[in-house]
Amino acid sequence: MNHPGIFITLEGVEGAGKSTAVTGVADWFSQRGRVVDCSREPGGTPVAESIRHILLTPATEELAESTELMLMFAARAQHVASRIKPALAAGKVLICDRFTDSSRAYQGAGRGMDRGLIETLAQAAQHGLEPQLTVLLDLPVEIGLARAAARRGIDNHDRFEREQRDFFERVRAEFLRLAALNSRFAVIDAAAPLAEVQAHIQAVLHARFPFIAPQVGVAHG
Ligand code: T5A
Repeated sequence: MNHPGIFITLEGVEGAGKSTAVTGVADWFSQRGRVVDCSREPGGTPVAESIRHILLTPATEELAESTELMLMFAARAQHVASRIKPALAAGKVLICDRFTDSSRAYQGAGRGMDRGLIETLAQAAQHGLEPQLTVLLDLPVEIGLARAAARRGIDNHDRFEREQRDFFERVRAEFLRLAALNSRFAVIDAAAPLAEVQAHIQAVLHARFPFIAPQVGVAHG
């Protein structure tokens, strides 16, 4: 899909630092005069946020794995159509906390769902739209889960955070497998101190978008 915008996604296990990193990526582009739109998945539009609530809230009725998968892609189809594509068509930088690689990792590797089905649903939701850059924040699962627990409180787990450690090990391994196969990925050591992680991400942005120069008179990091 041709568009004048820039589409960047951030991926990783829970607590990898994606939400924190989104802000740094947004600042880098804003300081270079680009209009930035930050979003997240599942979610990003009113309908998709309603679906997010169903997906993340532990409820009395257990979600079937196929329901979970199709709800992820229903939310994504809405997000792509009503927010991501219009932003990219307007030349904005769309930065998304998680996208289809999370479905490949969580539903594909974590739940063991059919990879072919996931790619078929991706085609239906995205119509060929792919991120230009995917920043994979990689770190040992136990560090990520500890960070997420410290931030939210140990008894306040969403539906995914209730999974066992081996589920997240499969998720992490799948992200790394996808990154090894696809040059749109940049893998960052997210166990490093925050300042190092941010410096590494900025170096990736400089390398991938050398044509985007800082604006004269605008402070930049
Ligand atoms: N999901 C999602 C699927 O199963 N399939 C899909 O297709 C999609 C799109 C989303 C859930 O849905 C699943 C995956 C998820 O389980 P969510 O609430 O959005 O749920 O969960 P996460 O994306 O995992 O969000 P988290 O908040 O848990 O993790 P983040 O955003 O990676 O981490 P962040 O930035 O909030 O940082 C966590 C804490 O660590 C600190 C931060 O200050 C914060 O306190 N921190 C650091 N500390 C030390 N050193 C660093 N380098 C640090 N970086 C951050």
